[in-house]
Formats: sequence, C-alpha cells, structure tokens
Amino acid sequence: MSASRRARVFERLDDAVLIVFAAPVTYRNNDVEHDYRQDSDFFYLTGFHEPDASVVLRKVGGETSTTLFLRPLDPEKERWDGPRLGVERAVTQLGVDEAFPMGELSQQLPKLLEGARKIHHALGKQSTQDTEVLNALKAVKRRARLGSTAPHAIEGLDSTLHECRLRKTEDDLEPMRRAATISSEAHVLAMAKAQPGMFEYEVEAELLAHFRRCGSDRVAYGSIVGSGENATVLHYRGNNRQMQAGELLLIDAGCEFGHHASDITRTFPVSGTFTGEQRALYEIVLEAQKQSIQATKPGATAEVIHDTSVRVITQGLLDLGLLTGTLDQALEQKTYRNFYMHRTGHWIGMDVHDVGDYTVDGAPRPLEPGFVLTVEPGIYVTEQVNVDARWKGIGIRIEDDILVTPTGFENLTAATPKEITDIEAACRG
Ligand SMILES: [Mn+2]
Repeated sequence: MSASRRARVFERLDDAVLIVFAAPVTYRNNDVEHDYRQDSDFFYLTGFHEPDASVVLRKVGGETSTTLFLRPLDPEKERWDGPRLGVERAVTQLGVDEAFPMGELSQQLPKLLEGARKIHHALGKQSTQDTEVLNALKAVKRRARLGSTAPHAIEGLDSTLHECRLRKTEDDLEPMRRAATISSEAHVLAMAKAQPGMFEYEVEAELLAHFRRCGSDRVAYGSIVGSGENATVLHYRGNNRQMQAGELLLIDAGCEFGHHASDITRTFPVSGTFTGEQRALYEIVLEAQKQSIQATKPGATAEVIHDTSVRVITQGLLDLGLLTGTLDQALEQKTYRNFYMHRTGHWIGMDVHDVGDYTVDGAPRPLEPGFVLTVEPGIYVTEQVNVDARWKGIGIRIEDDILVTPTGFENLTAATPKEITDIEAACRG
C-alpha cells in the first residue's frame, strides 16, 4: 500500500528529494507522554508507526529510491516501551530500498541530496527538522564546489505529496468507510441514550465507548457534545452541562480508523421531539445540506457548494422573519452571517482537516473524483442576535462526508439519520 502511494508521489518528483519526518513524541508532564499519533504524511509514505524516524524519497535522472531512517534495536528500552522494528527488518517489512539508524541521518542526507535540483520539505513545521535539512544542504553545497550539483530550492509538500493525499484511492476509502460506519453507529447510539437530566459528558462517553469497542484507535478530533445554547458555540469543548427537556443536542464527533478520519454532525431533540421553532430551523439546514450535497460532482467547486447552502439558509431565515429585506440584499450585505458564519466544508482524509489546496491559480479548485469533503451547513441563534426570544439558543448543524465520484457523489456517512422522522425514531431507540 505504501509502495503504491510512494509510486504516485514519485510521479510528481523531478530531479528532487522529498523528506518527511515522523511525528515527535511530546510530553504532558515529566516523563509522561501525550498519546502518540504518527504524522499523516510520514504514515502515508511508510505505514510505519514508530517515532524518531524519517523517510527520504529521491528521484534523480528518472531513478527512484526510498531511504528510511529509524530507531535501532535497543533491548533495554524495548523492555519498557515495546518492540521496535529495527534497521535490519525495515527493508523487507516496509519495502523501502535502504534503511539506516536515525543517528546517521546527518551523514547520509547530504549524499541523498547530491544531484537533485529541489528539496521538498515542510519548512517551518519543526525547527529541529528544518535544521537537519538545512545542515545537509550546507554540506552538499560545500561538496558542490568539487563538481557535484546541490539543490537550489526548498519547496513544501503541497504540489507533490499533498496532491496525492487529496486524491483518495481504495486504500484510503476502505478505512474511511469503516471510520464512517463506526461514527454513524455511535451517533445513532447517542440519539437513543440522550435524555433530559443527563450530562453532555455521559453522551460523549457513549460515543467514545463505541469507537473503541469497534477498534477505532482514537477520535479524529475533540468531540463536541453541546446542548441548548452550547450548540451555538462552534468549537464548544466543555461537554459538562446537564441537558434539559425541550433542548436540542448538537453532536460533532467522528472516530479515526486505520489513520483515516470521519467527521459527522447531527442535531436532535433531547426529549425526542422537535419543537416548532427547532423544526422550522432544522428543515432549513437540512434542505441546505441536501442541496449542497446534490451540487457535489466533478467540476463543481467548494465555493459553489458553500453558495448553495448560503442561499437556502438565507431564504429560509427571510421566510421565518429572522432576516429582513430581499434575498439579494441579504446575500449582498451578508446579514446571514449573524446566523451562519463558517464555511460549508473542508477536505477530509488521513486528517480531519485534510491537506490539499482549495484554490488553483487563485480560483476555486474544481472537484475531481476521489476528493472527499464534508458538507456541514448550520444555523446558530445566539442570545446576542436581535430576534424574537423563541428562536434564541437554538444551534443546528448537519454534517456528512462526501466522496466525489466520476458521476457525482457518494455520501460515506449516509447511514446516520437526518430526516426529522428518522431522528425522532432513533431518539425513541
Ligand atoms: Mn467538519
């Protein structure tokens, strides 16, 4: 799998060397580490879970090679932290051409850079990594005076590796579908479990338990479980309020499976039945989301998808009297932003906010088969907005993960109920 991924990256290299480092270990306090999660770029190229490693893809004169640097075996440390792959096994197990101990990177990297015109490296991400690359460049430049060629530019990973990650293949879609299924089930479970009087964290616990029970490694991002007015806080993280009868509960939660993310938002009534106001706003968001999903196809842009939602939401708010004036005025003056202030989606893949440029030559990027993006319009009526009190404190978002196919789209998270009758049925359990 990593070999075919590397092959696609090599197609985008031209007399260049691409360097990616494993995610560093970070500490919570003293010797207690934060949970380790491999860097997605590194994992894409290697399928390798260990920290303190680096991979170098070199393509010069049409010849390609992959060199991995990793921790050597260390029986004493392995007794504490578990087995390491080790240099000897790396070549056969990971299918790379060569492997060296990480300690030899500074010696080997200048040799790998020699003859290349360009370095692809995520400059500015980690200063220690930058130093490693710049020192190697300095070393090869010194040698260049003796006749060899040194790279004359450092470029990021956007035009090479990230273009590949943006285009999902079956190797990506299989874990993405699994993540989507697990997350979808968790949302259905949450709808059944949530009751007035429960705390938001009790619902969060149900989500997390289901993720882990299904073999998910971790959440793809911090879960948002926001009841009542908390649903209007876009990045609400407290998850500690007691839910009251008659309120809505907004859950934005998705698990990671096989290093791939899912991202689902659903909003449902804690008591199991929408009130009139909740229903009226919910139907607008649902219609906006459906129309935006329908607009998803090759050649369309994230801009078109966003504008579709904005138009439906603005018209809906005008119809209910939450906005005034004509549709054109409200769109022109952007008054809808008091209720809908975020974008309608983002790329999703190994990372929940995945890599990939959103514009090409300054223009919105046309979608291609294999792109996966979220479609997640919402309406949020905070206490500050000048509307009738009965609308206040209602926050609604509906989010699915949409794969662009040759003929249109496939909704990877379609199994999660979102029609009002289906949601109310799921709330009854
Ligand atoms: Mn999202």
